[in-house]
Amino acid sequence: MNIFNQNFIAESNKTALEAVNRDYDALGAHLERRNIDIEEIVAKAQGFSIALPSWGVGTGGTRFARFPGLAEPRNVFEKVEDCAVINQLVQCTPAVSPHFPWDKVDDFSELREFTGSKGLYFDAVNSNTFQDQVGAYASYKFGSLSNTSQESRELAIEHNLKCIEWGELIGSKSLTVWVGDGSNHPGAAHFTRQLERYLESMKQIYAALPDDWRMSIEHKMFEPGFYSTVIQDWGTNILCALELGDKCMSLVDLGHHAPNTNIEMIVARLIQFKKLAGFHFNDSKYGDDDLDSGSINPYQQFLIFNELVDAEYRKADSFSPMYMLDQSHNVTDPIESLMVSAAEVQRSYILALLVDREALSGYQESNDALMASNTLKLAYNTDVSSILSMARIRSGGAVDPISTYRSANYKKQIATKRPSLGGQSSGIV
Ligand code: PSV
Ligand code: MN
Repeated sequence: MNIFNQNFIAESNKTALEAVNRDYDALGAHLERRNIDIEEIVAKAQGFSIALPSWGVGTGGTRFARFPGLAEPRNVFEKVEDCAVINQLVQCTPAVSPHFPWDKVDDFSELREFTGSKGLYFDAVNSNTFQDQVGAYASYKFGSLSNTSQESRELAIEHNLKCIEWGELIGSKSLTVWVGDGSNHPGAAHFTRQLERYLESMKQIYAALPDDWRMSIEHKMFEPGFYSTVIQDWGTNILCALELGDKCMSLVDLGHHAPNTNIEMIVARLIQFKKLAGFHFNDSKYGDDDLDSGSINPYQQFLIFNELVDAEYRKADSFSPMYMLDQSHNVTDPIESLMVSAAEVQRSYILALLVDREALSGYQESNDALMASNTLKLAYNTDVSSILSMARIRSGGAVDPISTYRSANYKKQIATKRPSLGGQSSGIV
């Protein structure tokens, strides 16, 4: 289903074009005074992409309740359909990151073809060993890759090997491993032996990685283990990645740190030691809130991109981070949240491109803290909305993705095709 054909988008863009052109010209003149060529920045914006999490297009939930929206996608094909709608309008989300077994199908070549026909491809595959599956021969109640039970560990290893196999069938090149392993009571887990078991299992998965694949480890300080988690922070993460080998790197999910953690500095360290796998973008106020990217702390997101652009410009060794959104949308239409979030991450990238790096470096050398900070602020306070709009227009997307999306009544149109599966239960995504 391709309800957003080019004519529809072009028609809907018409009324806004004049204003965008005027804002763009004014910004171009302003940037010229700062020795920045706006055309180069637009080209960078058009080259930017961030993957969508297949699970993000369904309504999320909390431990208390889930309030499903209209026309929820019921399987991976419908999730891909929704992802295609997002990409058509924002033109910077061409990849989908699947989660197995949630997205398991009988015929992966059919899925790959279908996804390709929507102009999308598959990015990193994620393995779910944090939930028991019906009929499974072992349980993850006390962990998966680090469980004291060999059976549970074997089941988790087998599942990850399957994820690689399925990933190959859909054209993926990367496996992301996040485990819910940890403990809820002091003393319940022997920290060292638990991590030894985890590494032992991970080595078996690493050994099965095809040559051109990468593996990402995701750390998280709490949940579902509320006393400890096996990969609690970037320190343990990078140690494990180093132990496993060059193909294994550390993934940063913004919500997986203690409040006020200096995440941009973690990013700088991971880049320096060639271990930055990429990101799960989201925002948070208190914990792993999985809120929309840039909705709470856009300056932090900008500072992260400041490190990324710095690494891009100085061509840092082994630097090719993967970008992905990982959010839970509890009260909004996930399609709308994902469109806004993708554009907000893209905005942070663009703003970081505007930092006068030579000046910044000079202020750092001369210890002029105030001017160094002001240099970042000058970039951050620039309104680059017209650059984002122009990038979308030139790539065939919508000037204003939300209004174009709303005017099409997409969810209403497909509601009968996608009847509710019922169930108001709580649910994690
Ligand atoms: C865990 O909270 C996490 O961030 C991991 O990336 C999982 O794969 C995803 O969320 C599942 O909801
Ligand atoms: Mn994540």
